[in-house]
Amino acid sequence: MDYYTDVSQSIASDEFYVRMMESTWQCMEAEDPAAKQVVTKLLKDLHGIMQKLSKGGDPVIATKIFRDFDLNQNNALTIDEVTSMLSKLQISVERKYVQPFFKVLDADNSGCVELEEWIAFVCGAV
Ligand SMILES: [Ca+2]
Repeated sequence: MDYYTDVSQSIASDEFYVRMMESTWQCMEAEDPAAKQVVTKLLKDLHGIMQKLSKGGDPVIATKIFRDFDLNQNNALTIDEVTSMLSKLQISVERKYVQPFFKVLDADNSGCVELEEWIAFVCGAV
């Protein structure tokens, strides 16, 4: 991978995070002041595990992980699939925080985490 490819990828994922964080935090903080902290920790924990599993964010491995958790194979992770992912990874989370966490991953608010959103999360920086 050359230098320019590297830079453009990190810029793209930064923008992705800024965008998805902004859209999520506002409504969440109003409802539950602790939520932002909990969800941030959750994102970091999952990101750390996924970075390890994907050997530092290899998109090929990240895609394989996505397929493993996409139980109904519709190329998107539902909130149920993400919930079962968390429990398989033994990440404990109160049920009420799964929704805001999921919403951060679901950057375009489609109701599912598509492969590109997953790759942006696993291979980007948190
Ligand atoms: Ca989505």
